[in-house]
Amino acid sequence: MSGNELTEVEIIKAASRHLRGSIAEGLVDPLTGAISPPDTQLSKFHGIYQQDDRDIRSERTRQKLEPAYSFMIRARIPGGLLTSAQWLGVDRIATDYANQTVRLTTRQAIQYHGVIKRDLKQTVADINHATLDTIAACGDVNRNVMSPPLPALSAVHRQVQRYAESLSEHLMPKSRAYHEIWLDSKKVESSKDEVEPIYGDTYLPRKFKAAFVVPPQNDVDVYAQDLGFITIVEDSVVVGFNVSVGGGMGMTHGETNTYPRLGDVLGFITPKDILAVAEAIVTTQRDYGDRTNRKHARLKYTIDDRGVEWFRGEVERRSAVKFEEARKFAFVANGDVYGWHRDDVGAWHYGLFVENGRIVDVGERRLLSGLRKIAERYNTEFRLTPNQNLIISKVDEAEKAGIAEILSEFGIQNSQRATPLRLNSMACVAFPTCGLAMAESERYLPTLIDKLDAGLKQYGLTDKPITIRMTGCANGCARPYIAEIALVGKGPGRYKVFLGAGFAGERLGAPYLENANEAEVLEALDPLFARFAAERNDAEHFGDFLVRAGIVREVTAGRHIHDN
Ligand code: SRM
Ligand code: SF4
Repeated sequence: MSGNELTEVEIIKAASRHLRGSIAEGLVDPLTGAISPPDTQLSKFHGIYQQDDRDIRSERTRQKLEPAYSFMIRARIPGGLLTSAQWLGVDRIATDYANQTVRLTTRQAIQYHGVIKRDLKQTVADINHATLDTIAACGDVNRNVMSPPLPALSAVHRQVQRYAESLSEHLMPKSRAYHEIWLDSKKVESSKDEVEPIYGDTYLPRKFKAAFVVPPQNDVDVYAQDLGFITIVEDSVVVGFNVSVGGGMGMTHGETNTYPRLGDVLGFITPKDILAVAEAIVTTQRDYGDRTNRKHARLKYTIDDRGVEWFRGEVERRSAVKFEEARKFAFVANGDVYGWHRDDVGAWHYGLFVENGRIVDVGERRLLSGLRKIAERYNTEFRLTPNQNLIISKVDEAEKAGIAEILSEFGIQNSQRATPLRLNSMACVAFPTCGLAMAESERYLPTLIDKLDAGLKQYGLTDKPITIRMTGCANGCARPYIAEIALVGKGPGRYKVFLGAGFAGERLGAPYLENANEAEVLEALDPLFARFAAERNDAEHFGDFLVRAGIVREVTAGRHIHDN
């Protein structure tokens, strides 16, 4: 499948002196708004992506100008937990340096878009002054660790958040490059003296993602993760975790040896073994992952190529932990919970729907300003969710009315006004910033939902929650392959449609339409909504119905998703 030559990125990493490259020098080169190609690879490990405005790319080329370069910066926020003070920092940076928006991501983090090279170093420094950072938010390392932010925070969720933070810390690169380049820390004498105890000098073959989840909600989409910890609670106590491995969404259109895959459960471990097992999984992937083909380099392919049994054995040997038989649990949904909820210690939490994660002031709906006012006035927490939403958390009884008033004063749409289809929707960023986008996503899904909702209404299905996700290409940043309706961009206005995934993210969807435009999508879904309305069983979900009715086949393994 792959040749023997290392990929270019491997060569860049090896020569980078632990992720330094020539980033510092490139930042002060006034002749271009860009940094060098090798540095664009290395800057990802520092949470920074070079991009250009795709809306004006061809016009710039016509005018013989270099592309309108700017940078996307992604913060690392384990479990998406922010204080009010941190939120104010996040907000100020968006206003000072980025495009006046904060983008909540599908991994409980935030992104800034449109930061120009001249401001890049100061922006990263300011993010750090706001007591956040961007280390390992991207790159071939462990990314932001997810943890369930359920509004009804229980002692269990608080405990799991601490596990997520310690895993994030444990898997952080140890190189001082970030501090030297962005924060003017003293340079280490020689990067040769630096050791990356877990990653080694060339880090991982590819990105790596980990998440904790607390059933019955599968809000983090644990099966889409390279590594998942499924919390097992007995008598209100966390007794341990079922460990799942080898999930991932990315694939390439037309290349059937690439595919989305759901994780396999290796077995059960107790909390004391989290770090040892995680490290063994990471180092196994470090040593056996494919470094000759980046499209075949994720853990999911290492596991499919060598087998789950081999992988479990290798992890047990490296960690000296023996997996017990997996414990029983059940998931019910992979979406978020909206509105006010009270937790076990009496605090209130407001789950706020943020369409496609974009925090911005538009017309009378001034989300950015409203959240700023809440953060200025109240000492609450802001919890980012894995579905691009936000929870205003830890609100006292006495503060609740004041917060509700601000939400109303700033015209912030609440969950009551959005239909269940919209509340269960996600779209990736795509145009104009994403360099890989083939079709619109964030800018288009809201209008498509208007049209689909009209169809659902006709069949009396408006109250039925259905998950729908859109991405601008097959990389799967909004985890589309585990949405009941998925639209995956193929070209301008054209989408590959997948149907029949599980409502709790437990089953992949099957390809249904190859290259459909809007009219074809609406035309194809209409009769399916009609049949769903007429033939569904009580409480049956749309995806389950499509499989039971034989409209799509059940996809039992990612590698079979392209089968006919
Ligand atoms: Fe992603 C690349 C945005 C979550 C799979 N992703 C990108 C880049 C950086 C494009 C690039 O490489 O130039 C996108 C930047 C767009 C922009 O303009 O901001 C991008 N990914 C996002 C975000 C912002 C989507 C969103 O709308 O929220 C998410 C940021 C998460 C975070 O905070 O870390 C995001 N990306 C995901 C997820 C979902 C997840 O992690 O749960 C996936 C699927 C899961 C997985 O990794 O398998 C995902 N992104 C990819 C891939 C395909 C990886 C693969 O194995 O094939 C790429 C392309 C690549 O790595 O080559 C990619
Ligand atoms: Fe970009 Fe594709 Fe990810 Fe969407 S799915 S953000 S288009 S890489």
